[in-house]
Parts: sequence; structure tokens; C-alpha cells
Amino acid sequence: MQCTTTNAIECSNGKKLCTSGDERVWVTFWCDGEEDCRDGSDEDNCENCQEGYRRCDNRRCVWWDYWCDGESDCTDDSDEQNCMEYECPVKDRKCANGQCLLELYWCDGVQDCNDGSDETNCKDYRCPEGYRKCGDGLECIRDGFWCDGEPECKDGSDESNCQH
Ligand SMILES: [Ca+2]
Ligand SMILES: [Ca+2]
Ligand SMILES: [Ca+2]
Ligand SMILES: [Ca+2]
Repeated sequence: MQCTTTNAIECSNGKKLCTSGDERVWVTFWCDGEEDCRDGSDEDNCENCQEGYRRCDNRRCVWWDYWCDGESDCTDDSDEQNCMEYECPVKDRKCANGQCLLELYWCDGVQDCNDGSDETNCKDYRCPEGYRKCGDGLECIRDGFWCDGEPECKDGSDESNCQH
């Protein structure tokens, strides 16, 4: 979004007039995923989104990380459609339902995918670097939680065989 000669009347000094006509908002706040005009018109009809944001079907912008995260963020839900084809960011893994989830939530003993698929097949899952597998083979626990006196593994295996 830039102030040019063609929109000089509604655009001046780096601020652009909201549709309501009674307030101006910095052009850098247009299409940044948050409503800054009281009527929200700075987020309507976005041609392009600010860097780090993606455009919903209804031409609003949402933060890239909110795409296919299992919660509706576009008001038309378009961020949660076609997620099977969507390529998750590198730090994420894909749940069976297409949802993208941070790798560190994989096999951590808590269901985070809406379909729980992050906690199935954990026996075959290799823990990321800096994590260790509990004795039951089902959970990954941070290295630092090993032998720290508090059981994190459901089977307590992070605290067994510790030399004290
Ligand atoms: Ca905005
Ligand atoms: Ca979302
Ligand atoms: Ca999990
Ligand atoms: Ca522990």
C-alpha cells in the first residue's frame, strides 16, 4: 500500500482515509492482519498482504503461521481449507487431518492435532535433536528433563536409572 498521485485525495502524509471517512490510518497498517480503522476497512479488499501474511479468499490478511493451524482465522475460514495440499512451514509437521503443528509438540504426550494424530505411531517416531524417548517409546522429553528429579515420562523412565 502506497500513497500515489491517483489516490492523493484519500491518502496524505503517509495516512489513508478509512471507508467511514472520519479517520486516517498509517498506510503501513493497511492489510497487516489487524483492524486499525474502527470500521475495519483497512483490512477489506487487500490486493497484497504485508510481508509475513497470507491473503484469505475474502481478501483479508492473516499471519502466515495461522494458515492450517487448526483454528479459523480468516473470517471465511479459507485459511483452514485445502490444508492437505498446503505445505507446512519447515518447523512444523503435518497432522493426518492436514493441520500444521510445531514439531516439538509431536509425541510429547499431549494431543495437539485436532485429530490426535501427533500422538499415534509414536513408537516409530524419532525424537528431534535435544529430545530423548521415554522407556515406553511413546513420548519425547527434553534432554534437560532427564534425571532432574521430576518425572515427565508417564512411565517415569526419565527418573529411573539416574545416578544420584
Ligand atoms: Ca490493519
Ligand atoms: Ca488458522
Ligand atoms: Ca502432542
Ligand atoms: Ca524428569
